[in-house]
Amino acid sequence: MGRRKRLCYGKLMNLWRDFHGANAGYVLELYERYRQNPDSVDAATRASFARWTPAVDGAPAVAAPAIGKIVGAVTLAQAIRTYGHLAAQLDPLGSPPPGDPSLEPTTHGVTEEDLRRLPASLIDGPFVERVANALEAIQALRAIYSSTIGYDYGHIRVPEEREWLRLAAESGRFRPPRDPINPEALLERLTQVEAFEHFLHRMFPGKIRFSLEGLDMIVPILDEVIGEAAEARIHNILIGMAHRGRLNVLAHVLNKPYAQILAEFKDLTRGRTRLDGIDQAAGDRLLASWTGYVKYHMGARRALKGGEPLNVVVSMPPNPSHVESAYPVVEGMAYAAGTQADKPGPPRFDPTVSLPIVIHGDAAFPGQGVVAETLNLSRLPGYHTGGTIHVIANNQLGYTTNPKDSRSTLYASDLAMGFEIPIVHVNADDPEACIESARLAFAYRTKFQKDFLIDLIGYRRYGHNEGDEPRFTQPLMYEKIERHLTVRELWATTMITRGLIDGGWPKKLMQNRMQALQRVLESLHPEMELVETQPKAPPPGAARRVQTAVPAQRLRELHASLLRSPEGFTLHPKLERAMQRRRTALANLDEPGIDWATAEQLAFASILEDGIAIRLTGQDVERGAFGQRHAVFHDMKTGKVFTPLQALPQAKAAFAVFNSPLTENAAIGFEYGCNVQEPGRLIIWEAQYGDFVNGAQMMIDEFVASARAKWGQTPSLVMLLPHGYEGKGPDHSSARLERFLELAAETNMRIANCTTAAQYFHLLRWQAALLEADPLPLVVLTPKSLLRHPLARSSLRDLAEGRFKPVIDDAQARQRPEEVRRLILCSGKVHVDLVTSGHGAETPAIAITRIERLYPFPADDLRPVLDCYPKLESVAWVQEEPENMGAWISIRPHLGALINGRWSLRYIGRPPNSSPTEGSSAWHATNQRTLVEHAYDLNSAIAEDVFISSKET
Ligand SMILES: Cc1ncc(C[n+]2csc(CCOP(=O)(O)OP(=O)(O)O)c2C)c(N)n1
Repeated sequence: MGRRKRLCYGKLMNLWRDFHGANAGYVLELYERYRQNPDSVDAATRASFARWTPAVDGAPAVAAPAIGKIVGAVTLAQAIRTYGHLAAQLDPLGSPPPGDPSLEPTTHGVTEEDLRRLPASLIDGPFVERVANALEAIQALRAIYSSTIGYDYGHIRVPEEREWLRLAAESGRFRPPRDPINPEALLERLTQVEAFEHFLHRMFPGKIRFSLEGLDMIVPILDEVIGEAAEARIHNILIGMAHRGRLNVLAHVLNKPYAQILAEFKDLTRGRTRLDGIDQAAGDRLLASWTGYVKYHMGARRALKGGEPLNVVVSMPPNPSHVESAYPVVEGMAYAAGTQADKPGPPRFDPTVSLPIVIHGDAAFPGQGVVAETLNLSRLPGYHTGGTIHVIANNQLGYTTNPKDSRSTLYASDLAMGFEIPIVHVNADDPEACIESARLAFAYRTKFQKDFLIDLIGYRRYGHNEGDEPRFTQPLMYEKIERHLTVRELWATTMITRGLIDGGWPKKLMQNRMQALQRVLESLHPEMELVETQPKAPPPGAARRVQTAVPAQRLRELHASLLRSPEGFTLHPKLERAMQRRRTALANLDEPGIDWATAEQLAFASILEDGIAIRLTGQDVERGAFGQRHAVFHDMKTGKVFTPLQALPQAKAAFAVFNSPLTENAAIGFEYGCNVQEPGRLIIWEAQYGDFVNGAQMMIDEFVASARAKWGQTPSLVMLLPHGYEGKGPDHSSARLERFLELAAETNMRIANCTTAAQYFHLLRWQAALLEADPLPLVVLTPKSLLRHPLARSSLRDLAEGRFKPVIDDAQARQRPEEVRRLILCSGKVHVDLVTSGHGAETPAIAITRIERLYPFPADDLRPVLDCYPKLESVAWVQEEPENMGAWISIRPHLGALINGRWSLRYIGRPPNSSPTEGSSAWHATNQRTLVEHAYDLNSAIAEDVFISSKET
């Protein structure tokens, strides 16, 4: 055994003698790790082991007792840094912290006396110079980690970040008095916040406002973050929050005038009712569709103007009652605000331009899945916003539910740990600690461009809303709350104790604020103060006037550019062959060589050439779920990627394409946010299969469909939803068209189910052209088998000369209109099933017309079709979906009105069912065949108990 080895062995033996039980094992392991690789233990432990003078052979092991104490001191310090928050005084209502045995010296085999004898330098840290020994160092650590702030960052896996957070906490560089605050200004601010709630409580007793009281420090925290952001020249600050304290934040952070808020509380009618508008001309349709919304969910925007800093816009978008649903929307807004898309190529995101701040509820944060979904977006390309500052408005209750019944974790914030987000838990009654948290959050975000979370722990002074009695369910808690001083009162007392103000001043301030509010109320003109943001009606005929055709020469040039790849780029051989085939797709003006994906590429390319940026996201959209798109090529030899639409020489705006995570709800929320923030960009979300959109039903109901009527927003999000019955079973067949049609009213969206590549081309271009003039969300049921079907292909002339046709009549039947007895109306892929069935030639009495736009219902385009067949006897609606699904239920009254009793109207399709379709492909094929046969059977009088139902209405 060499000398070095023996020395180590001697050390280990000494260590072993000095420790007992589990500790001994731990220290031995630690020491062994240090011996193998000194860098594998943290700096403080390394320093301790390095300082220890080992016993040499034959000499007494003098250092042996010391090393045990040294290691004990070091591991105690480590435990305080990691678990100190478990002993922090975080609850303003005084509930005891859970604590942890690792925070006790005895757990580490040391006593206070031992610690006093050890040097302070053992416990590494910026405070060490100010303390005399290890005991004082440990006390200093406790004062930092177990005070009214609990720093919770042990889960961060990046050592540099952990070290930065440790130094930030231990140096106190963000904490008053080292980083001072203005105590008078803080008192005034807290007085404003509290007076606002008192005044509303007094003047509008029982009216719902979701008081902030108990978490008043949210406003100064926002002040601090916004102030820092403005100094850092962040232009756009987006705040997302639910109901709690929203009015207070709107008043004091967004500067929504008191007069407007008070006028909303008075809730005077606006002079006319909703029903007044209903019979008016189409141009007045917006009035009829306007419902407005409750005051505590409305949004606002504020520009900080004058002097320095300039051009900061703080916005709070409206949110629905569905808690947390605004979170992904705010992220999308922040992303879009920070993205430059007016240059060709990929868009450029600058994290220093925008800042999302999201305020969550303590029950909602762990409970709502959309939170986890959105957190998962936070570091992904195409979604990363440069870091969000989260605040959990933790009032320790969710409506009437206690934390033990609403989450499986200790803290409300624990979900964020999995996303490696640093957390501070902070007592909402300690203003200085709250301000420090805000500063730390902003500084971390600036440094690392990642999320930070403040778990602001307070209480709720009243019930869930002001009409609720909280003592029914939390009698003991509310006994405490009743006696508990407000944070304003506590801060005023601190200032008086510090000799900063005299005793009468806080009361005077409060009186002043209450009087100011009283004056506003008395001088109110509610008719003038009620400001509503109804969108303007689109210019009449805007949608009809749009030209979507693109000259053939221009399309050929775009096509040629799209087929170019960088020198030496090696495509997959199959793709190489597909590209070769594509080369000839536009060769002939009239040959239908353009498939769905080519039409889409040409639409995108021409839109980019028109100067409109495009963002396309969804699961696997880069390749396309059906292998049809290939928006991004991968070099077979180098793995490098190439995106033709980003290299398009003709482009004047950016093209973005991102595979999204396996998420629907947050993903659509995010795209919705991008869309409303930057309405001039074409934002497209594609579902992998159309039915998966139901994972985002909340976003569809609350934002896409109704935001216009509720909040005056004018979204124009495009959703591509693969749809069609192809024997794949109950899932993967239906995009749940019926749900969109049910939500469609008063021209709130466009819904199309088109059957040719050219129709899709014109539809995309139409949407892009209307982004400014007549924005509406667009739902497109896209095909699967039709992606490559010859009948869905179009010719160059179709793109170069045509336009989107809401209705496509039967061209052959038009040649012989007198022969037609039955007019079949249908939409989407079933048209191809009908016309390829072979029955057509035998049944010249049948004409088949496609309705390509289902909403707004194209009555004006369909009327001439119905009128052109002089011997018509019946009209049949044919669909693949069961009777209670698909378009039938919504379209039936429109068809009835057009037919007006002239002919019978027959339904041919599957009978009502709870599941969209059959589970077996053979069964599907049989039903599909039967369906087609019945459609062509002029004499069919089908009983209702067969698989396909055909009945007259
Ligand atoms: C998705 C959804 N589910 C249920 C509700 C009904 N609801 C409104 S607030 C609330 C409790 C929220 O608790 P918390 O997140 O702690 O916020 P707080 O109201 O306490 O501020 C509930 C259950 C809702 N608004 N949204």
